[in-house]
Amino acid sequence: MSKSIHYLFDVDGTLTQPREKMESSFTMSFLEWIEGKSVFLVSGSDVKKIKQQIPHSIISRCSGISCSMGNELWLGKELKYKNTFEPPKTLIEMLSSFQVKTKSPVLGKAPFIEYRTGMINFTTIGRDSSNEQRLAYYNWDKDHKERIRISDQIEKTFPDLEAKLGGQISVDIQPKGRNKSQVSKWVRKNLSGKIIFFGDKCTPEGNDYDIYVDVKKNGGESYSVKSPLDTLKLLEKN
Ligand code: M1P
Repeated sequence: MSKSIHYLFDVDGTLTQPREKMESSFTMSFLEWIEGKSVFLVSGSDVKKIKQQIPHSIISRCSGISCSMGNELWLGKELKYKNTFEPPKTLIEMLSSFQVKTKSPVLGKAPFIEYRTGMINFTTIGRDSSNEQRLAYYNWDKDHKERIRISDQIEKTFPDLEAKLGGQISVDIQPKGRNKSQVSKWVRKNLSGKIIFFGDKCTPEGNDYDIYVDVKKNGGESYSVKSPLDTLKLLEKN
């Protein structure tokens, strides 16, 4: 039993492919590994999406589930905290203008803004985009850096907000500091032991960056992974 280690995992890109269900071979290996361990899921998405992607057999073995960029934390059926965020009208107007002006070669379907606990998620191509459209946008954005430009402009115009690249198509927007590092801070404050974090968006513009840094700075270990397979390989050593 290694209860004094708390393992914190991002979901999309770390335990599953973006927005996909956890693969069955991954589920089997993870179920074996998780036995007797303290595990927290820390996603940018909402609870509904986490439950679509992660099998109940794993969710029921987790010590905690956090969604919406650390703005909601559940320990089993107990809600530990939940933040609120009222986005300024001028921010919504700015996002609408980004959407209208996008040069993206693909366009899915609205909504373009998803209102979540304590944050909003924005995409110029629409949350209702197919996997093909998501991938096409992701590859286009790698070259054209639309999301980085959008994030920079949001942070410049609204110094109290932070905007971080979500998965493949979106930007997560929340009050400064209200990011995934809320979860590592909560675990450190409320549970004793070491923290180990795994995420795939750990560079400064990514939405795992703050938790990655917070864990490392405070005596824990952080791992930047490239895929769920990469995560599994690391777990074999942990
Ligand atoms: O969990 C990672 C991200 O997954 C989605 O990102 P995208 O739609 O861009 O692939 C979003 O739910 C995002 O909020 C989340 O951070």
